[in-house]
Amino acid sequence: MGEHWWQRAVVYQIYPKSFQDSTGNGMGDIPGITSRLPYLATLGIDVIWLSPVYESPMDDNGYDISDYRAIWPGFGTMADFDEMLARAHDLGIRIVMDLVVNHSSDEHEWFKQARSSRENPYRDFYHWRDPVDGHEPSNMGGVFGGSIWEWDEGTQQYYLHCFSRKQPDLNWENPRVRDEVFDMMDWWLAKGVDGFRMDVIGMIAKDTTFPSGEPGPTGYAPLHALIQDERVHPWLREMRRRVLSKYDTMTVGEVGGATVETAKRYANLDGSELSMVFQFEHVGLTGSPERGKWTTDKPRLVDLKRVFDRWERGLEGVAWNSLYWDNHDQPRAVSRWANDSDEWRETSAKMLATCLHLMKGTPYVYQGEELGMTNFPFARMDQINDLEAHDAYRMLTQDCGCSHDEAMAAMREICRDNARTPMQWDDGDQAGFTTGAPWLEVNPNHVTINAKAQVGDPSSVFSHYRGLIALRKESDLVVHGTFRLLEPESEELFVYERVLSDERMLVVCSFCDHELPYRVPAGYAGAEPVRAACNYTDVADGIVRPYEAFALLARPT
Ligand code: TEU
Repeated sequence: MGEHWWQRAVVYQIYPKSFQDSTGNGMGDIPGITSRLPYLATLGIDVIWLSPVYESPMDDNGYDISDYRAIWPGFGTMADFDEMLARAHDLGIRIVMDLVVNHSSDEHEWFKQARSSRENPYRDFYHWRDPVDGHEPSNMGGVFGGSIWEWDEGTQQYYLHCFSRKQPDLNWENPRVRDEVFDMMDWWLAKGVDGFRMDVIGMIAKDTTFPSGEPGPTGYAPLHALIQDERVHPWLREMRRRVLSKYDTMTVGEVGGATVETAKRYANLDGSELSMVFQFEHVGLTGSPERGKWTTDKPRLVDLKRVFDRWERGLEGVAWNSLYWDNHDQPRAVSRWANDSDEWRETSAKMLATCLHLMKGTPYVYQGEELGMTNFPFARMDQINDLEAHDAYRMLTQDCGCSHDEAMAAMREICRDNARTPMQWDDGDQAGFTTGAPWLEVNPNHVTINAKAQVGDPSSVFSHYRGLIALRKESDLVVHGTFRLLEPESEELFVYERVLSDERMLVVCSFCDHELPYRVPAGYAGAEPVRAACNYTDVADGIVRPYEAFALLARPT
């Protein structure tokens, strides 16, 4: 099997609403992205994953699509899109679109037709059920809180929505839905886009008997028993056969419940389904049955290592991994996994980069991560836009007995808007993101954390990312070497080894703010430091310093 281009690639995720505004209306847009392509070329990334830019009522910032073949006017026009794609390709950057087809918007023409009457030919594009004893047909709760069922007065039935009520679930059992989705994908690929990130693709197959379950503290049963992800595979194979096989694409499936075993099917290197999956195990290490993810708990390093180790070894030679610390649904990497204090932010952000980028798989950089952007000091709910957070605030304060302060502490730790504050381009007013009033507040720390200060500075977090991205391009060991976890029981050090024929690399990352004694394993004595991986100017003997990262390369003598 030869190398696929996406195995050596680094992906950069853009959340368009927060990246760069070109009009002064306070929201990012496509011409804004085009103007920043040279910045991304300097960073050296290969692929942009573009969060949705399609026509949308913006209930969930574009993850609720009302026309899959049109651009939301707030982001620009189709001509702007074509221009961005052409300029990106000129710079050797590919663009992967977000494909959100578990659900559409309730304002999509298909849904408008579907809800117009029970006899409408689009009715079966969605899931409709009669009431049971005058209630919802089942007691499951959705991802954003409340029931998964919404009553439609006009046609006297409920429709299914696993996310907000403005995101009705498409019925993939209906072959006409698949025809429409595949035609639409073909249309974008023929236009020249380079692939798709597939939103919650593991959720498209449901148990259509719609069972009930044991209710939790909110009164609703958890959603997972509804999902039948083993039934997704035939549809993905159909998608491969009918659409993807005609193009050279990168495809990444967002599969929240993926296990190493199921990922071997989704992301098999035989190319039968997708290029890789985005799994959630390492981002789901905290939380509680009562409060879901809304706690202030920090993940334990031993648990984190166990998860990465299992995925790295489990997929070896069979399927391909994606590697990420954060995205638009997660808090900021340096705040979540390391230390965002003034003292350790830069050092620990670089350490996280080394730790992730030298593992096996395709690394993802979420906008601003390459600057060490941090969580936001939210104090009030009116500073938060995300619908998920507002549902959670109600749940925490009404169902779980939390005080306002406790709920806000959870928001500061884990809410999605931490990652959605505007990109910090410079230290000026609104961080160079907009000349108007930004849709979400700019983090006050943009005066110190910003691209302008970092791009030309060889000691910056940005330059560290740039170095690691360049290293992957030239190193077969980084791309193809096998992974072995060392020191699995250490609560402070993440140590691993990569091996490719007679070359070996040791990667040592400290997740703590004090010095530790550490001796490199025999075999690495006299090995050469990998400069791009190191966040201190030298490699010390016998100790690891706070949040230090280094790598050593041992070649046969
Ligand atoms: O997210 C899928 C998903 O399961 C999220 O609900 C995620 O677990 C949650 O945000 C963490 O609390 C995708 C998109 O990435 C997300 O932005 C959308 O809101 C969601 O699908 C619906 O399209």
